[in-house]
Amino acid sequence: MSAVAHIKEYKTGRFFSDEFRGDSSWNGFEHNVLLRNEGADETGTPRFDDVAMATGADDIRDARGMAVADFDNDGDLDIVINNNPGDSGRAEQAQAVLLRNNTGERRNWLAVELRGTSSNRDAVGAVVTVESGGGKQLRYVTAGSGYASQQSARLYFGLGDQTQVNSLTVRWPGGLVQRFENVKAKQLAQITEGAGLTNLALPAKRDESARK
Ligand SMILES: [Ca+2]
Ligand SMILES: [Ca+2]
Repeated sequence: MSAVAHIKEYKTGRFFSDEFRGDSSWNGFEHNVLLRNEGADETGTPRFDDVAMATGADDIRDARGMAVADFDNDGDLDIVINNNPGDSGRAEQAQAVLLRNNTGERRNWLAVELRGTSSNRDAVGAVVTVESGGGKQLRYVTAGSGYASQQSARLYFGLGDQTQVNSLTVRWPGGLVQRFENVKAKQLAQITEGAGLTNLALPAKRDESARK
């Protein structure tokens, strides 16, 4: 049962009564949350803060799937959320929401795109590890990464102040391991299985330099 479809009963409180709800479950108008990783506290326990309201991500539409990708090709990850009209029958309430990241690209980052040859072409199942002065990070190329959603197959690594990664290792689904050294930040590293690495600017960045 959707609160959106029964807004009158929702506002009076009758929506929550057994008499109205019967055997149905209910949902709707819960605020989305966006958790920021604040790192570990003094005991080593990871801490997260809900920054949804501060960033404008606390939408009350009836969200379902969520996927992360660099939709504007500027080097940081943006978020798309799909919504459910429930039994309201009002499709306009179910438009997708795009949360555009307007800060991430100011720091350093590296995008990695894999093309399988003997492994599957999209390199699903590949693992990429990068090591920089800021530490070690690992990402998987996945398929079916969330409910009703699919993340970008291009992998992104946030590098903070680091201007390069010292090493980048790809473990392909077929078992081949390739290692590259001193890969510059703020680039798209395209890697073909069994071949080399090509450094490219992202399309948005290419357009930017063309305007200068
Ligand atoms: Ca972006
Ligand atoms: Ca951005």
